[in-house]
Amino acid sequence: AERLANKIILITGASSGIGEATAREFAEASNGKIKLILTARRFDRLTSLSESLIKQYPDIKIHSAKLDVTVKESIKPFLSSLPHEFADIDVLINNAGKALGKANVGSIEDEDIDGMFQTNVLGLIHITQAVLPIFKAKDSGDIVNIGSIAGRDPYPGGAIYCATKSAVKFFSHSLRKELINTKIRVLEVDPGAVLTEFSLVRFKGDSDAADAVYKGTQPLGPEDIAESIVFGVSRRQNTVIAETLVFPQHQASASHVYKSS
Ligand code: NDP
Ligand code: 8X3
Repeated sequence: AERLANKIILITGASSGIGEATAREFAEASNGKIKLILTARRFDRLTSLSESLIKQYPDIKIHSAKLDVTVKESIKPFLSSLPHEFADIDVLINNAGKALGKANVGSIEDEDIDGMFQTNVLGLIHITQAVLPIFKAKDSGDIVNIGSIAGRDPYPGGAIYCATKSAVKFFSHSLRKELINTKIRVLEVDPGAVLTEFSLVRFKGDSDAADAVYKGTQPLGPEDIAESIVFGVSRRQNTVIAETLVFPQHQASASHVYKSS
């Protein structure tokens, strides 16, 4: 808890799933001695998350803001309009992301291609570019990028999503090399199957299709990934948990999944 005390943590995509669980895990691990900047497009969700955290941890400081990572022009104004006590960010959690559809190349909707690249790749890059000067000015800070098993093990029907997540991987690797002479850490966390709104978003609200992904398996919960993220951030300064691949018990690659029924 001491290592996290009073840190300012910016989370993208905090309205659901892994991002929301990460906000909760940081609050718990620091016993509320932390400052969270919660961002996503669905502001009402951030408000309820913030209220529930404040109820549990009266000392916690939370700033919620509507931020669509695909709107590049909004990122710098968002950062420069942060209340003074939240401005000096210590940790950036690049979590906002999605898969859209499972079509094969040739039949992929243009808007799905754009949506995945704009969110998972360009959004992540633009936020990182905008936050990095804050970290460089004090020669410290953590950038946690949420990749995926899909960025290591591509599968049919996932060409675009897998390409976006491998882009996250190589962006993270390059950045870690560029920052070699600084105390800024770059951490990549690559989840396997996690039960969140991910599949509901991928299948555009078709809950039968989403449920079928996990049928006969026991996926991770978002809190399992949140624990890995908070573990990495709370290591000693000289320790970089560079890459973490987290599967549920029944999974060994993107496609090698044991289903009991
Ligand atoms: P969810 O759909 O539950 O959460 C996704 C989050 O991203 C939401 O908070 C959503 O908020 C936010 N988001 C989506 N688009 C934007 C945008 N344009 N601007 C800002 N925020 C946005 O899914 P997960 O929690 O599972 O996904 C989190 C990350 O984990 C993603 O990067 C995903 O690729 C990755 N991942 C997930 C796995 C899984 O099996 N679930 C496995 C491997 C990786 P809002 O809609 O309110 O903007
Ligand atoms: C989400 C996991 O394997 O469905 O990143 O792409 S997978």
